[in-house]
Amino acid sequence: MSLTLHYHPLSSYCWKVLIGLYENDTAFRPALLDLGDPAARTAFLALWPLGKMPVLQDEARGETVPESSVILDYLDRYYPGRVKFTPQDPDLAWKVRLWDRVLDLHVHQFVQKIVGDKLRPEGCADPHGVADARAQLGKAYDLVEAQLAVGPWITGADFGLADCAAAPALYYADRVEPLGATRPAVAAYLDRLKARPSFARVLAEAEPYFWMFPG
Ligand SMILES: N[C@@H](CCC(=O)N[C@@H](CS)C(=O)NCC(=O)O)C(=O)O
Repeated sequence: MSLTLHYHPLSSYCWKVLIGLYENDTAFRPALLDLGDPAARTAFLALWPLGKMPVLQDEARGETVPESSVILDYLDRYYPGRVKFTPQDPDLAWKVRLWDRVLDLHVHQFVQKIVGDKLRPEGCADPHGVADARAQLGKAYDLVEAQLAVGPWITGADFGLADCAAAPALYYADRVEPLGATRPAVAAYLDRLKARPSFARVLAEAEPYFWMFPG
């Protein structure tokens, strides 16, 4: 088997890639990473010095690929399947890329801020930063709510890269800053994502680890 994914079952950015792999039944070796283990951390830093997972290793092509969106682009190009993560059509492609960025940078990043704050040492909390993150999340929720007037997926008829980004971002976002009653389209979209077999499988595999989630 050529592909190895370095990941953790609770890691939201790893979910994004797992969803893509499961969508296309792409064969890979899951390499569970415990960054709390000093030896595992040192080995992982040798692979990717920024120390962020997921990282995909492709033995057949001799490549190490970090960054969730780049990994999905790489799979699209070299290990294509029935779901094309970014469409060929240039006008659809830039929209998919835009929504992938919106979900990562304007939802996922603020979730990480809120969760990360709970993990800070005593006396180092950043209430101002967390309040700002919650406000930014509210703006992003409203934007996604408006975008979903098309549906059923974030850029329309086809499931793709931006939906892989949306599933973990909105799942954890809803846990730390509930979507509320004013975003019914986002809530229904999150339900559709949870019902999709690829994401349902990711959630089932994460279940034994949820006790570790601080949110
Ligand atoms: N931009 C990166 C973000 C990856 C990321 O933030 N990964 C988190 C887990 S969800 C991580 O590795 N955290 C470990 C750490 O910061 O020590 C991507 O899209 O892959």
